Amino acid sequence: MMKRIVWLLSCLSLMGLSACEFDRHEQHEARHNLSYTLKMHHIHMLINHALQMSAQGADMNLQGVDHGPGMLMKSSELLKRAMSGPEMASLHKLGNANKPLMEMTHALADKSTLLIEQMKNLTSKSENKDSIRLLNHAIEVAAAGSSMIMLGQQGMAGDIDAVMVNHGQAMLGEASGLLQNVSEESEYKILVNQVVHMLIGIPAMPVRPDDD
Ligand SMILES: [Cu+2]
Repeated sequence: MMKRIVWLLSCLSLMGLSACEFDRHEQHEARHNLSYTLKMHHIHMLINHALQMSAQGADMNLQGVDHGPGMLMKSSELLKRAMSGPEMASLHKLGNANKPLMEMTHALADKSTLLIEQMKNLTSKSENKDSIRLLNHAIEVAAAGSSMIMLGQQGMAGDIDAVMVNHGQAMLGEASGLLQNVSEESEYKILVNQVVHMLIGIPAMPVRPDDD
């Protein structure tokens, strides 16, 4: 305690010169904490993009377009890169492994992986193609909406941020409405439903300077 007071006093005495060490320390702490949620949201945007790519690939598979399998392969790779790269390893090393946002991210990535594996099995001969198309569209809408909300939440663009957040929320509403239009209870629908609901839940944990 005494040490801290002495240090603070010496800090204060230096304040006329430049930024005090204490302030710098606080700023550093804030940056460290901000970077956790910010990095997590950027990882989410990569997952969202992998989902958007995969939904397009799945549709191509249904139409028998040759490009489908390649897109699905690339979405798997992107998902794996986002989740298993050195950036994620370092977030874990810094003690973020058991935080709610981290746990939700891994749950989302696991479900997304299962869904993309199912998408790879789709062909022009698959059953219930109309329902599957609607489900793929729901994934695409939810992923785009979720990314738009997270980008708006970062508060980088003044008054337009609210427009982004509002439109993103409308898209998430649209996606859950689409799910209700699909009556078949397939494994595919269950997975899509789980992924869409996680995408709705994630922006509810916005970037915060004091996240823990
Ligand atoms: Cu992690």
